[in-house]
Amino acid sequence: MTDSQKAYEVLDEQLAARGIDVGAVKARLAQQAIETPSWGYGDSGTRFKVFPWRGAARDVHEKLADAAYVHRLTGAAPSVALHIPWDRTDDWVALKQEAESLGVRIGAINPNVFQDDQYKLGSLTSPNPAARENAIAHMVECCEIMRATDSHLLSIWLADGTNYAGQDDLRTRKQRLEAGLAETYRHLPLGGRMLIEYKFFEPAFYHTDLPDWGTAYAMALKLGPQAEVLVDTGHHAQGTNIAQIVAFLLDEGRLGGFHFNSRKYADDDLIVGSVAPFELFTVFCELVSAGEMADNVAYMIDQSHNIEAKLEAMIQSVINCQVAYAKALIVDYAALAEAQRAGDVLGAHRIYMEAYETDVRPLLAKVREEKGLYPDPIAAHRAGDYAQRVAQERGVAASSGSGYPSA
Ligand code: RM4
Ligand code: MN
Ligand code: MN
Repeated sequence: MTDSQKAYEVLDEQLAARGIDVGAVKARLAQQAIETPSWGYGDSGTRFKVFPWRGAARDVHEKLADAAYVHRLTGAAPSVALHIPWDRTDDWVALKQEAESLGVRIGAINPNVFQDDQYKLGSLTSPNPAARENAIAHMVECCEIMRATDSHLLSIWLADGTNYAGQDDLRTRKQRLEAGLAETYRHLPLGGRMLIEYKFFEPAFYHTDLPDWGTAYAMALKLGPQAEVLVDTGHHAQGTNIAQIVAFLLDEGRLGGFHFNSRKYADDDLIVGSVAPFELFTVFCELVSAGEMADNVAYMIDQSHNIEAKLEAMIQSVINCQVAYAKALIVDYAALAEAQRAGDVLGAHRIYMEAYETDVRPLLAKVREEKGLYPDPIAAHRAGDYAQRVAQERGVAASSGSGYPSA
């Protein structure tokens, strides 16, 4: 028996003794799916410097190949989000087939209305009617791409906002936002969902038109049942309780999905769970305890690497989502409810902590082995030659296909 197998035997016994149905937990872990972002495979960085990574994907085809590789190693990343126009191609049906032939599928379509000169003062909320019209036209184009690629998600993030008090009228901008989203909503494919992402600042520094979950939620309510809120874990003010936001939106049936990443200060786009793993655990606890209410939530990573090697950073993020989910699955929710009813403050908290402090790595290794995967995807990646191969084939991209500014 290997050390990992021995550790699993011990853990299996401990969990069973706690009354956890280990077979059911393993079945749920085996089903977990996290979408990776195409833009996480190309060069990206900060506004100060983009350090090119040898082997970074240069176009959408290489991004799909990398995403498929991450899925082969983790068994948990079956779809790829696209960013338009970064990933634009002239044959969407062919791209969909290409993804499928690689073993992945196209996930959320992300319109990009923040990199064109015309959007200097905003997109859907711009004071310039032509910019607003073009932004809507781009959203409609993205709905067409959804149809062609069989994607069910239109994932909208706007950079709209102002830098100075008085720069534009806040109420008028709110009305333009509503009108632009409503026009877009009308073009969603049948069964398609609009995910509305919020972020409290950056690139705008005085006000942002979609600053928080409440604004996104209010918009979703006005638009209709196909509109939901997307929570990007990096988009909150310091100290915000993200688990509470998740609980509220789940209970109202308006949690559309996540963009997972980590941040220490602002929107840092670091490896998921690297800064605040306990927060990530509390988010997954809300999802697990909500049961069927969380069935349609879309799990996506939104990461932009600066100094770390891209492929292993993405693999690590998928693993960290698995760890958080595994820990949330082994919370004794029946005992928790009992402690909560009894008003046992510390007792209830300790039930959470018992799960959080459990080392679930042997459990995940077992689940992977049962799926025919390597027990440790990072070790497998480092032992394999994929990174070396793409480094040789692709070299250092002169100008990256990521679309990232200055990359
Ligand atoms: C934004 C936001 C969006 C992402 C862009 C690249 O900060 O998180 O989801 O598409 O960055
Ligand atoms: Mn995001
Ligand atoms: Mn972001």
